[in-house]
Amino acid sequence: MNSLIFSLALLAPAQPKPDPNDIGVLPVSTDGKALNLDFETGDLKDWTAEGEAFKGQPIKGDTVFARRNDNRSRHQGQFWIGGYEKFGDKPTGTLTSAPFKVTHPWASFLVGGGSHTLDTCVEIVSGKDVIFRATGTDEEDMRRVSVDLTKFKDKVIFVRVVDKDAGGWGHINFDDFRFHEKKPSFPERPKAELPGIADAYKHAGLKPLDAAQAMTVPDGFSVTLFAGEPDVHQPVAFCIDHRGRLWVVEAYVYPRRNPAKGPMLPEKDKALGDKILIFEDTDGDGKFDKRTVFMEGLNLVSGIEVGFGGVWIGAAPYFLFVPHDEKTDKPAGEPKILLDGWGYQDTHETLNSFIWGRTAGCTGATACLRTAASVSRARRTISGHPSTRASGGTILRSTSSRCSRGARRTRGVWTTTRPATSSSKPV
Ligand SMILES: [Ca+2]
Ligand SMILES: [Ca+2]
Ligand SMILES: [Ca+2]
Repeated sequence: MNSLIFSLALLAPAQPKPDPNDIGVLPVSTDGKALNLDFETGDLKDWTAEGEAFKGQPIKGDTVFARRNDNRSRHQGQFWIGGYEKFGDKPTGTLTSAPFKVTHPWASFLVGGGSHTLDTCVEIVSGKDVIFRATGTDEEDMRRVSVDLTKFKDKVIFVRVVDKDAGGWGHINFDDFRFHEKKPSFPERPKAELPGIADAYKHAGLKPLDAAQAMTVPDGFSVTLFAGEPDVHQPVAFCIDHRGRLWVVEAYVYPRRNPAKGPMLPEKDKALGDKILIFEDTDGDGKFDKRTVFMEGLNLVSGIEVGFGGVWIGAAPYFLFVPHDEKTDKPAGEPKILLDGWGYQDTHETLNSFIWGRTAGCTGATACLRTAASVSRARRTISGHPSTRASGGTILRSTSSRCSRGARRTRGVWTTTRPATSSSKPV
């Protein structure tokens, strides 16, 4: 008999490990039945879909890992809402749950996908008010977020999954809304499994002067500190004007473009935007002694060059020109959009590294024109206005080659021809 029990024990399946997501309780409907807020019925029971974004949902299993091995769905149970999995980013719509009463002080749910604050998000709504909102982090991987509902005990709420974005990361992933008696604590979600090893920098954390002294340079060269923190923060691009002054872009918006339309942030947010500063060494000792804020409130600046009466700025989707008042070192007018169409969804490929060339005017490096629509828009601008842009006739040309990751993307070197001027130097 003992040997029989032993054999049965060997045959019994191993107990599955408890799912760290499988905690709390599902909300219940007015007739006391658990609502399908985890999609484990395999359909959209207890949900109302509008638009096209949630057609064919829910998704069964981790289809993310099957198509790209650097992300996972990290869903609960078998089923989840994977906004990209059926029809990609293009469709839009909402998915709204049946209303239910807040029976516990805390809730949590899983969210992933796009990070567009208002356009790819999960909202908890009470009456007409959104009382909580969460987005993804531009990863398919869902993470669990907790929600303090103590103020809403016994109120009726519902969940709304929102997809109003048809562009890059224009989708939202969602699963498993649950209630909890106490503030839930979750094991930290594993990071997306990217290959490679953590960066290690030998001199990380040195103060600016110490960093300069620690640098190794070829014989005959030396390094001195011209400007460093706290006088300059988060520099992303710089150039030197004809007076030897250093123009620096401080990037605060990067890596996600502020959703404000146009090149500038709204007035109330201007202090949060990108800045352009001028550092000047008036006494020639190799260190700056005059710092001027040329302008602030720019949106996602990644490239700068100075000359021909103003400042040439890359701030995807725009290539801008800002006239420069030499007396005040302030803009002499609003930014002019010379070109648009550069993608900003993939912000390590925005327009950058401007330099005045001997024959080709201002040249900039690799930048992605993200969609077919934006490519054609940029090309129309180029061909439609060959010689009437800013500063005495600037011609903008683009040489393109296919991006490796998609036939609809185009990138390459682009140039402006040198504006007509009597001077041979950019001034
Ligand atoms: Ca589920
Ligand atoms: Ca979408
Ligand atoms: Ca000085």
